[in-house]
Amino acid sequence: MDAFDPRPEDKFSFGLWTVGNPGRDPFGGPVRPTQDACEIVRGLARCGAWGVNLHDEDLVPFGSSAAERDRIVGRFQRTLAETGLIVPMATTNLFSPPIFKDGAFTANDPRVRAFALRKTMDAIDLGVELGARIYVFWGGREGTEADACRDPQEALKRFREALDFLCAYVLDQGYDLRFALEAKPNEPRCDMYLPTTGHMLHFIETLEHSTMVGVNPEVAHETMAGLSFTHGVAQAMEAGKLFHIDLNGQRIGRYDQDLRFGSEDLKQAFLLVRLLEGTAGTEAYGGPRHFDAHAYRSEDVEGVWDFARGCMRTYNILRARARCFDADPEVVELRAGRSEPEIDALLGGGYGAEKAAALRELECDVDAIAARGLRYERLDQVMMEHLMGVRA
Ligand code: GLT
Ligand code: MN
Ligand code: MN
Repeated sequence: MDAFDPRPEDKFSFGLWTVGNPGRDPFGGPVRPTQDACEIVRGLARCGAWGVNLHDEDLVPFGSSAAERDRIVGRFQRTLAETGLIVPMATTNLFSPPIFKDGAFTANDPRVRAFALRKTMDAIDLGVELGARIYVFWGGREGTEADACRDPQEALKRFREALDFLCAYVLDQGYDLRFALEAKPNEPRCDMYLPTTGHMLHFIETLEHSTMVGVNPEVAHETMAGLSFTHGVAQAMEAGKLFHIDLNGQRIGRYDQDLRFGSEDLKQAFLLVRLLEGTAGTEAYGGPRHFDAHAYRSEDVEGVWDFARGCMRTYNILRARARCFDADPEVVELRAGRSEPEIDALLGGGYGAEKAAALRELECDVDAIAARGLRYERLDQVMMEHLMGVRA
């Protein structure tokens, strides 16, 4: 046990599908036994996690009878009570059952769309019964290969209709639940609708109950699109829409790798943790730190727990490094903005005719300003030295 081992107040959570991943990939079958959901909860509790998340089918197999469902849920709830773990988030599997091969909420067949709504209402009931306060929507099959099969505008309308319906369902039931939309650019579909967090943020504003809907950005998904994950998360935070987050590791230009947090993209992971923790003086993110990742296919079950501990320890180590970095007097000096209250007053607070005139009068030595070095090389090197552990 050391200062970086996870504690409940760190709010670390894992999906049943993450540590329960048996190592299947498109080229080979499972390499590890399927672990029972209650065993996974016990394992997570031993590792120091705080929460466990699930799809409906991770716990209750597709097609179970009502009696079977209640028996499974009862046993799971007893294990939660025994271990003290909670279920912060739940979601629906709208991608594995073959009926969703053309999408779920955006499918062309209205019976598929109806079935998707019905399945999601049942899964919402299950999530709420287990105590979930966040409900994730990842549109795994909402996309195309043959794009002529539907007008993409129609797909957006259908997706909106489904979310409006489900928000109203939650309100009608009196549930205390918020939705978090998760974007992904491709995989398993060639092109998925609403491919990035930015697309999602705009789409949310077009919903009937937009205040109860936010985003669940995933490191791997934004990185696959070649984008800065930290910038996407910052936009969500600034909009008050970061309801949940999927942490993992990923390299640009690859398939969705879902690797151990920080294992491939340490500088980005550092910047992300710094942002989430608000060590630079901004408001911290208060929600779950969820790892949507899985262990290498080389691992047995013991290796899966090494993986889980690794995700959480890396997060905590990066938080400690970020605090040191932002408290470093050299960093404070290098980051100090040049405040000029008179100019700031002109720039803030909106347009005014007098301000416009004053801006035109402002003395601006363009050559002198352009000639000034900004010392970002030094700032970045100091950051790297903190990250590499040679500056305390
Ligand atoms: C699936 C996907 C993830 C989503 C999960 C929630 S399922 O593992 O790859 O990114 O977050 O549906
Ligand atoms: Mn995810
Ligand atoms: Mn992923």
